[in-house]
Amino acid sequence: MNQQLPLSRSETPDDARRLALLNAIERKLLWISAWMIHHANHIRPNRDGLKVGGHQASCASVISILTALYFDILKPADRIAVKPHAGPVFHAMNLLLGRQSAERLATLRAFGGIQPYPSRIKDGGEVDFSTGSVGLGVALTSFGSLVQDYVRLKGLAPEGLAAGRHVAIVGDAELDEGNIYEALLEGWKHDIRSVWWVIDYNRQSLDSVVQDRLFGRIEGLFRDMGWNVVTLKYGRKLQATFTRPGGESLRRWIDDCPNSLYAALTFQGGAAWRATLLADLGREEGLRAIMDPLSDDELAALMNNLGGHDIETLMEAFRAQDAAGDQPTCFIAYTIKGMGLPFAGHKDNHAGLMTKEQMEVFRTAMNIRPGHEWDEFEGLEFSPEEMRAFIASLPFAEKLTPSGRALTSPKIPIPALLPVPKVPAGRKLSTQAAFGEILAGIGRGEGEFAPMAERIVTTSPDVTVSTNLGPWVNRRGIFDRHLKNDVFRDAKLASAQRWGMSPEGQHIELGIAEQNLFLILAALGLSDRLYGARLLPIGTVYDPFVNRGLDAMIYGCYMDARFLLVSTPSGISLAAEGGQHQSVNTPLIGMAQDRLSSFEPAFADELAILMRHAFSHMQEPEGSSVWLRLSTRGLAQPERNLDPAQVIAGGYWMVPPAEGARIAIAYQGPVAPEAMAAFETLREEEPGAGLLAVTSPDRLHQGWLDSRKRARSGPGGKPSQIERLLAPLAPGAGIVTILDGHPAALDWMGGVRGHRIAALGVDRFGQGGDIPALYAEYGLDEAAVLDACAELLLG
Ligand SMILES: Cc1ncc(C[n+]2csc(CCOP(=O)(O)OP(=O)(O)O)c2C)c(N)n1
Ligand SMILES: [Mg+2]
Repeated sequence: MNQQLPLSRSETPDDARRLALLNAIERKLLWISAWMIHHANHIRPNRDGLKVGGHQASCASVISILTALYFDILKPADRIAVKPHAGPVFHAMNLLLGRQSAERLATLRAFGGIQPYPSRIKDGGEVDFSTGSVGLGVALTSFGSLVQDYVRLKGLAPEGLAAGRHVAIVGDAELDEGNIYEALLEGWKHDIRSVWWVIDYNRQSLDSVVQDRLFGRIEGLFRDMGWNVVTLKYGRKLQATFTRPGGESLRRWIDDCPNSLYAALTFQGGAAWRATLLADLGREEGLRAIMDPLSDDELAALMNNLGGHDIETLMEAFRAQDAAGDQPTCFIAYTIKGMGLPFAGHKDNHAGLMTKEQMEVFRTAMNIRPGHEWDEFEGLEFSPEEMRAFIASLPFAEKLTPSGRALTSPKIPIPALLPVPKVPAGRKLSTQAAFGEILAGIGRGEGEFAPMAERIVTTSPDVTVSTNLGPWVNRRGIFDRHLKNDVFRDAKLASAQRWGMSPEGQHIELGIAEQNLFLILAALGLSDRLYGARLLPIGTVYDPFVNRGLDAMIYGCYMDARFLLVSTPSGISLAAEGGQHQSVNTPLIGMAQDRLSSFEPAFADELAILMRHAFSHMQEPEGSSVWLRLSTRGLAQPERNLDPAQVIAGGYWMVPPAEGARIAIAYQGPVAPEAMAAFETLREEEPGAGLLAVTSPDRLHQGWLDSRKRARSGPGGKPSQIERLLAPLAPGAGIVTILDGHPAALDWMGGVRGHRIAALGVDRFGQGGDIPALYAEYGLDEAAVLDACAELLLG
């Protein structure tokens, strides 16, 4: 595939024809992307009067870059993130590649239709990485490259599947996002390779024209991180002009021209260019000879001939880099936002839409007959057959698999039971410690645990040891592309951690940046579909710092990446270690986040059930990622046989209430002992009271929402877990809810059957201390539970 030689400057007739075909593709992409947006805004009926929106200028800016990539250089195994606002161009390309229908294109931004920004789950398998929250898709390509190396070095990838490059087409304002730099640094540490970031340097963001000389800084940053930087500033016409007398002063003028002036002149067009250049350079020798023969339009075309709009310049640069090796490379391609459209260069063009009148002028220029707007090859100098044949001959047109670019990987068998840690009588165990033990047990890789042990990959942002991944890591080693010995171990210095690194290792150690954790979890969690090798990724992080990576976590869920998130320690129960390390809002995040089932077990037996559930649920087509919120507070462990289904459904009666009971206590997580102690006292007065163990407010609440939805669509649906659990309580009974987190996570229970709720929890944070002091202060101790019971019982 793709064995073209670098384009030579002396073109053969074949080269000229190829170029003309590519120019025809550029024209089509410009037309179709603009038409998709126009159609959505001006032609499709609008029922609510709200703006539909779209970004014709952002699309136009990147047409040549995408054409050079998809229609010349990219191969089917490459994995690509297209800048969000070029979504319509992406779909138009797929129309030309025969992978998208015109009918679908007409649904842009409609209900059930093509999404505004490329979306894996909504737009289908041609989208490798969703984009939308700027910066995240870009960074994800780096982690994708690392994950691809991980599975290939271990021999997990399907035989014969070629390795792909990872390519991001980046809006220049995306480089303002800090997560880009976090990813660059992490990528450097892991020595990533074959990553290309192609920056659409139109020097415009949403609000404004970007600062001059900014790219000098950014270029330096890339180089410092070990990247190659290729700047594509001028197209071929300008480069040829610079070699003529006076050309050098023209180049200097352009180099010195502020971004905003260049943009304004581009918008104004040829006459304005001429007046300005004459005023500034009219006396320079040779300049008149360059400009005078050109019409205004020709002069404008010359001045707009930037590298990012010159397909030959782009192809030459991409091919040269392709041949040069696998060093990560940043291409800075100078472009004009809105190139070829009436608002080209205007600083306010980000969300600008062509008017109906402008669109008619554009239609005429593009040679499109009314009624043929969606025809793939309408209005071109080549016949549809020629265009199709050319496109079919391109590397990217080859199919990665018979069914397309989305791969699959068989399920990994999970044993029916995970080992529950044994705790000697009188000893306590925290869920965090139990997690470390269970994982280390799996890590022995014995018997039926071998297949899953091979596919688990753990990762953590510098909290590997403090989240209890240490024993697992000691068993399975740290992943690195290169073999690196553990210096402390070699020198026989005592340490509990054995940290040798090699391609066999199964833990990816990250720096502290939490967004990187969630990005790599997203890449690991898509490994079956992107690299044909299913993994069981586990990421550990301190619970409060889920917030620090939240947008990246939401992003991973939005792509339906499958991972197990273990956040620990959590709440205020980390006690003296608290202060800013306390977490309050995370149970609510767990409830609100789609495609993520979240749980907070209190005991090791519950945890073992939930970890097993997670490994299996992550692999189900209708499953999701799973989040376990754990604690460092040791609890005495009950001896019992639990019903896994109830633990997974979100809760069970630790002590069932009598029929018609007036009161119950519902607890979640490490406050179990306080709830239990209060319950014993309560039972002396209220022998029928119940004690409810909540393992997941998220699952209980979701189950309830689902059952109400079912009920609305007709009778006969099964009641949800929480409806069943609360059924024995008397109408109007009271329930005291308690958790080490925001009380809103459980107080909705009052709505299920109209029970009265006294909700205990934490609504303020930031105070360290020991558990007795903190639980007393925040109202989580036995006395607080009993007070709440009394309040409910006394009305
Ligand atoms: C995280 C995030 N913040 C803000 C936005 C809103 N937004 C969308 S596009 C944009 C500017 C994009 O500029 P650039 O990346 O240069 O794209 P282009 O010029 O190619 O349109 C902004 C601020 C967003 N999509 N994501
Ligand atoms: Mg921009």
